[in-house]
Parts: sequence; C-alpha cells; structure tokens
Amino acid sequence: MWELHPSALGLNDGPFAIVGHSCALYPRLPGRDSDRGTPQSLSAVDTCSWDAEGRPPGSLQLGAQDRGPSCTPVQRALLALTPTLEKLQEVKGRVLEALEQGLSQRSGGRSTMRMLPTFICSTPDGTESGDVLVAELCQSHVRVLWVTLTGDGNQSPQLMYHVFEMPEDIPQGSGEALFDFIAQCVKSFLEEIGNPQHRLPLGFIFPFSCRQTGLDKAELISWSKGFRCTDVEGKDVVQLLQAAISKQELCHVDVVALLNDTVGTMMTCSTREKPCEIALVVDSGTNCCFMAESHLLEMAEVTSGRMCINSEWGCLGDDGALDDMLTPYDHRVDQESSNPGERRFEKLVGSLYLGEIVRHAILMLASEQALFIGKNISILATKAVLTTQQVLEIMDNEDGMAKAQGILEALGLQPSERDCCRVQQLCRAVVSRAAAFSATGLAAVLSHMCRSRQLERLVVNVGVDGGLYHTSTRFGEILRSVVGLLAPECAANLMPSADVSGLGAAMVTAVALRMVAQRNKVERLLAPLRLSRADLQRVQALMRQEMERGLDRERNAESSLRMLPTYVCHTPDGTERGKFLALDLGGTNFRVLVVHVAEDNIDIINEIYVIPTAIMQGTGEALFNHIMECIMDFQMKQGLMGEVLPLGFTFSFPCQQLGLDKAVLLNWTKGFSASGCVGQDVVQMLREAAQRKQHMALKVVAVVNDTVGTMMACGYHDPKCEIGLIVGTGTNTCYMEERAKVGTMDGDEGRMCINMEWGAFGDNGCLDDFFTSFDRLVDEKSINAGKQKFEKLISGMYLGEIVRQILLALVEEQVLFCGKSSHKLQNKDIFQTKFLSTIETPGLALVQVQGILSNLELDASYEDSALVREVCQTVSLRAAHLCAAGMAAVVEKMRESRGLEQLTVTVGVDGTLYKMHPHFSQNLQQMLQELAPRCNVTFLQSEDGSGKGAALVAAVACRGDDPSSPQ
Ligand code: 0WK
Ligand code: BGC
Repeated sequence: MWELHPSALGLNDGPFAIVGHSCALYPRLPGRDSDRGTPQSLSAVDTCSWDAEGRPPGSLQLGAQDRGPSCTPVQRALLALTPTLEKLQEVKGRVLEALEQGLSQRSGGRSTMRMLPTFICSTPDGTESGDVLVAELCQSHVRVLWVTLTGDGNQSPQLMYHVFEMPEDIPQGSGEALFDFIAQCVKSFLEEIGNPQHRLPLGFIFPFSCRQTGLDKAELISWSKGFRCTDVEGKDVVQLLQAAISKQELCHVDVVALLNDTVGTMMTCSTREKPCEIALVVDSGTNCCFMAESHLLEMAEVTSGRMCINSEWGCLGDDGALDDMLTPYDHRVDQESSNPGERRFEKLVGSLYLGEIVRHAILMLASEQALFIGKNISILATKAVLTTQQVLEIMDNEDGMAKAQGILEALGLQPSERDCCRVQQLCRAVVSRAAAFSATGLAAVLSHMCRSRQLERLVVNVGVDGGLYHTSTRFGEILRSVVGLLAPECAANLMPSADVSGLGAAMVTAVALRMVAQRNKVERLLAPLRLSRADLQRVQALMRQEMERGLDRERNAESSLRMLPTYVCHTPDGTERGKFLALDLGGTNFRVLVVHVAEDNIDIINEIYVIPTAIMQGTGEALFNHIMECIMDFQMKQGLMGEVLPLGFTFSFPCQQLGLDKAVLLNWTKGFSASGCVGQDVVQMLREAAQRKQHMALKVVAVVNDTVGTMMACGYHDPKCEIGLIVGTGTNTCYMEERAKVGTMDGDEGRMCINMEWGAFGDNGCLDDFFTSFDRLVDEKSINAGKQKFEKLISGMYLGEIVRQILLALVEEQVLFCGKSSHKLQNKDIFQTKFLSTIETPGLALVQVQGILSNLELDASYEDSALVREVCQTVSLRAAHLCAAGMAAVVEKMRESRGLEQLTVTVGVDGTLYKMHPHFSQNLQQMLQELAPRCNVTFLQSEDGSGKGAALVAAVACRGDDPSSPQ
C-alpha cells in the first residue's frame, strides 16, 4: 500500500503531491482540493476510476519500476512516459554539462547545446524610441508589425500588425521563394498603412538556429520544425531577406537585427523595472535563451557584461545523452520526422510532435490488444491524424473525456469509455513529460546562472511563450513545480508573454538601433585612444629620435628627453658588502630603509612614511625637515642613532647629476612642487636639514633615480639587467648606454647608465598628434600643465583622471548612466587608477563594478558597468602599448649601439601600476615583442624597491671605486 511521504504534505502547492517511497508524482484531482490549503488525503479521492493497481486516473507514476507481467501494457506505457524526479535530476546534470560545454570553445562546438551568441547585451531601458517594422516568420504564417516606441519607458507602444497565411509549399520550397514571400508581406503591409517613405529599421524574427556574428549577420545552421527550404543553410539570412526586400523596391527598409523567437519573448516581457533575463518557448518547437556572463562566452569577443545566448536546446540528446529517456514511441516519431536523429529534445517537448507521440503510443497499445480491442485502427498509421491541440483538449479535466470520445469516434475508432480514459492518461502523460523536460532544461539554465553569477540565490523573471504554455494550465503548473524541485536555489518568476514576440522584436530592433547608435558614439569617442601598430611604430621612432637628440651635446636642448648621465657605469657584481641607510622618495610611499649587504643575501628593514600633500607642495625646507624627521624616527626605532651609516638616496625626480652624491633638481613631477628646490642640489638640501636638526649621523654617499635604483636592485640578481623601468605614480626608464654614444659627457670607454626622464617625452610637442581631448583636459588641470606629457598618458597618477574625463564625455553623449552623472564624478582625481585594476580584474562580476560606481553615487546599469570597464581597458591598454613603444626604442637603440643582431637584456621594473594592474605587464610585453622582434627582453619585478638599489650604489661608492670610471 502506498503511504504519504512526510515531505509530501505542503511540499508545494503545485499539481503534485509526493507519495510512496520512490517519489511518485500524482496530479491533484481538480475541485477536490479547491482550498489548496490542505493536501488531500488519498481516502477522499473517488477511486472508482482508479486502475487495477488502485492508482487515480491521469496519474503519472514515477519511479515505480516495471512490475513485469502484473504491470498492464498501459501502465508500462505510462511508466515509460513518466520520468522519476531522480531521472530528471540526472537529465538536469546532463543539460548543465552540455550547456557549459557549449559555452566553451574547448568543446569545439561538439556540444548538442549550441549556445549561440545573439549580440544582445542589453535589455530595453525604456529610452528606445521611433518607428520600427518587424517581420516574424511563424510555423504557418508571417506576421508583419509596425511599432512606434515613445522612449518614455515604453509602457504603451503603438502597435499594429497583419498576419499573412503562408502557402503550404513555401516551407519545403526554395529559400528565394520564402524570402520573396516575406518581403511581399512587408510590402503589402506598408501599402495597407499608407506606404510611409521614411527610413524604416526592420527586425526579423527567425525562429531557427543561426550562428550570429552580429545583430544583423546570421548564418542559418539548420532548418527544423518541418522547414527545409533550399539554398539557405550556411547563408546569411539577413542578406537574403534584405535582397528580397530590395527586389520589392523597398529601399527605405533596412533589416537591422535578426533575432530568435526566444529573444523576442525575453524582450517582450522585459521592462526597465522588471528586466527579464530568460525566455522559454514551448511551441511547435522548443528553445530557451538567457543572459549569460560574457566572460564565460569563449566564442564571443565581449569580455564583460552579459550577452543573450540562444541555447538551441532542441538538439539536446542528439549525441545519445537522452537515449535512456526515450520510449519506443519517441523513436517512431523521430524515424518518421524530416530530420531523424536530430533535435531529440525538441521531439519530446514541441507541439509539432506531442500528438505524434500519443498516436504511436495508442498504435502500439492497440497492437498489444490493450486499446481499441477488435477495432480497425489503420487510421492510426496515418501521420498527424492526432494533433497536439486535440491532445490538449482530451486532457481537459472538465470535458476531456467527452472530447476524447468525439475525436476518437471521428477517427472511426469507436472508443469504449475505458479506451477514452486510457487515451486521456496517455495525453496527460505525454504533455506532463514535455512540461517536466522543459522544466528540467530551465532548471539547468537557472542553476548555471546562479552559479556563474556567484549568487546564493537567483531571483529572475522568465518570459514564457508558445501554444503549449498558453493553452495548457497543467503544462504551466508542472513547469513551475518541477523547476522548484530541481532548482531550489532559484526563484523563477514565470511571465507569460502577452503578444508572442512581435513587441519584443520591435524592442530588440530599437535596442539594436540604440546600441548601434551608442556603439558609434562610443567608438567615435574611444577611437583616438585605440593606437594602431603604425601609431606605435611612430611613437617608437619619435622616442628614438628624441633619445639621439638628448644624447647629442648640440641638440640636447631640443629634445624632450634629457637623457641624464647618472654616474653609474656598471651594475652590481655581487662583491658589494656593508650596512647602509637608504631613502626612497618619489613614489606612492616615502620609505626609510637599513640595508645589510652580505655575501649571500641582502637584509632590509624599512618603514613607510607619508609625505602629506601640504609638505609635497610646501617649502623645500619643510620637505627636507620632514624627511630628516622620518630618518631620525627610523634610526631611533632601529637603534641606529649612534651609527653613521653611508646613505643611498633614491630621489625619483629629474635631476642633473653632477656626481654620484650631487644632483640638481631640474623640475618637480608627480604632484610635488615644494618651493626652493628646483636648481638645488638635493643632497645638499638634505645635509642642511640634518644640520638644522643637529643630526650629525648623516653620510649621503649616493643619490640615484628610482629607475637606477631598480636596475641596480635587480642587477644584483640578474647580471643581464641593464634597464630600469618605473610605471607607478610616474613613469621613467634608465638604461646602460655605450659611453661613446653619450655625446653630453666626455669619455667613450665602457657604459654609463642614462636616466632618460621619458616622462617628459613629447613636452616639445612631438607627441601632440597622440594627445586626445581627454588628455589635454587632464594636462590642463594638472599642477604642471604642458609638462610630463608622456607620463600623463601612461602613469598611475593620471589614468584614473583620463577615465573620469571620458566617462563625463559619455554621460554628455547620453550613452552612459542615462545621461545623468553625479556630483562626485565632477571631482578631480575621484576616479582612482586603482579602480582600473579592480574593474579590469578577470572574472570580476559586473555587479562589483556597479558597486565601485555606486560609491561614486552613480546609478549604473549593467551595460553602463560594461562600458566603464571597456573605457578602463582602452585607457590602460594604450598606456601599456605606449610604454612598449618607448621600451622598443630603448632596446633597439642598445642593440644597434652594441652592433648586435639580437639583444638579450633584462628590465628591472617597479611601480604600482605595473605590479598591480591585471593586464598592464602582459600587454606591454606582448606589444614589445611585436615592435622589437630582434630583442629578447625579460622583465624582472624588483622585490624590495629601489632603496636596495640605492644601497648597492652606495656600496660601490664606499668601496672607493669611482663608479663613474669604467671597470
Ligand atoms: C617602488 C620603488 C620606488 C619607486 C616606486 C614607483 O622602490 O623607488 O619610486 O616603486 O612606484 P609607485 O610607488 O609610484 O607606484
Ligand atoms: C620622474 C622620474 C621618476 C619617475 C618614476 C617621474 O615623474 O620624473 O624621475 O623616475 O617619475 O617615479
């Protein structure tokens, strides 16, 4: 005897209750439990019509195994048509696997779920406006619509349409005939509404699987649902339709978007308030689309945001994955179909097939003398004698039996009441199974979205369309309940799509137009920041020219590159020894270090001190007093007050080096502007500050630029390190140049490290062609306008500002934040460069980008966040490529100066932007390889900063070696 499983009571208020030990799903009998409150007890059910096993009519038996001979053929048929919940769980797992395989390139498209990109990356936001035409190809007709969108949230778009019945031979005729017919429908419709002559965008709903390479480029992969027009598969159907439309002399009609019917449904159900992100069509065929995370779509270029994916799940099972779910009736339907072996899932769900499945079930049961005993059943061998519409009528709780009687009699089958009851059970089983399978597919999509969005719980609107859903309440009930069972972590709000997908198509077309218009504006604004290979080669050549000039005694003044000799003529050789103090000023942090250089390692203790902006932009005296206070604080803490240690001073600003411990500041950069320093020897200023502090324990032996310190620090570990690069708050490079090439210094033996001060590259105007309006704005608002031009295109102090200027321009153009900025975004430097690194972090969900933007009081939609990410990517990529062009000039110069065919060299690199940005270093290195293929360049990140380098230079100085003498 069956008993009620405890969880059955109140499990769900769907049409099921859980009974028996293997989760049989019994439909609740209508009217018996209208209060829907209490689950009905079995005893209350009128059992008069229960089967021999005492199970109520129309029940779906799940899990009950075939009890062999005692099981009647009808029960066996019903059992076979009733998948268990466990089985559905399994199928859900297979759908998830096929789905994720389909998203990844690695499957090489072998997944039965094709997961086709639709290039729809946004849902309607209510600003869509204008007149739009829609042509919708349906199973037996073409519908042409005229939609006027008002752009005021589009709650009430004006819509008029006409349905044109399709001649029966069209679906099996030539492709040309099909598209000519559609174009003629468009023409007659336009004539009917007074032949408007203004440009008309047309959206084309084409419910077949297409490989899209754009909204208006779609190649038909394969026909289905009985269509098999010739000369269309493998062709771009947008072009075919546009050609047919031109043949009708409708030259003012442009096909701007093609979309699958599921996409139309999703758009129809979507509003700005309630975006709909999944759509399910259960009609003659079945399919599902959903908004997938773009970063998972290996087949689409987009890396961020979401894109609507047309799953084409109809082909599930074409690889045999559903074979254990298929009944003999399903195999018969497939063999008789126009595409045997294909679209197995569709043939379990689509209304084109349900009538056929029932027909074959009846036919087989009749041949087993379990139905229509002794009756002439030859009619049942005729294809399509039982339509799905009739199946749905027979299922009806009220007059289903009467309908069954009428339909079966009309077929000459003289059915008994028992026959009618059995046929009704079969109809219910087939439709319930279709609903259960649709629910299983939908549950897989829901769980995938929940997982890919890293959510605990997914709450989402699902647009549902199709005759099966609209006409069978049972279908909807089963769909909702089984989804709840198979994807409990998701709350799916099923929204029946009111007007099929016509309005949706108009929305898509309008969204397409909006997206195209927005895209054009974005492209126009970002184009100057996208540097071509030729642009970068030009920058490389300009950098080389400026280097040559900078090294030339005569032309040095013309060059924007000062090419400053540093008095460092060789990199460490490992023999350096001793204990040193070191200072590191000029980066994000001011650091005081004690560096102990021993035979087998270097010990460093350091402390970070802040340089307040007031000190950075106050007096030089105050600045150096502050530096002295930090040194003394450090010496105090480290118990070094009594020790007079040689000090290496990393001073990361342009200085004319007059000796290893003598450097005259040429100008401030990076937000520093302390007065009374430019033109002064910064070592002297430090010594004077020490005197002011009566601090006699200061012995500055070397002052180096942070690029030199970084080169030395890395050179200690890699003798091939002969270049130092900083990409941090500022940017700069130094490298070991042949003394003979340094025209600004005497002597031509050996090498000399040259501090290029490439941050100033372009200050003479040679880079102005590459300066965009955004860069000019950033420069004008900086405290050193006209200076450090190259730095202002590359370094951390400025990238955030460039992005902010671009965002403001995009807001101005109404393509971002719906044209509404925030007070905060008006503030200079509010968009920090570290935001770029965060926003561009691979796999960072766009919701997190929205989080960053909401901290700036920006109400960002999903698309807004994707656009902000694209702007960040564009700005940081340009910076990395410009850096690569500069570095290519340096390594090529070194290679030629040394008369080498191939140069192998290491670049010691430091700086927050280089180290923290997720793509900067890779983009830099990749472009450098392309621009300087004859140089094999390794980048070695400096671990302890340039303070160590300064200590090593101090060590060399203390060894009594004259570092300015060639070895
Ligand atoms: C760390 C080095 C320092 C240099 C800085 C640049 O030790 O000398 O100035 O990197 O990077 P930033 O701190 O400006 O990002
Ligand atoms: C300075 C350079 C320094 C670079 C990196 C630039 O602003 O002019 O001297 O090397 O920033 O910190």
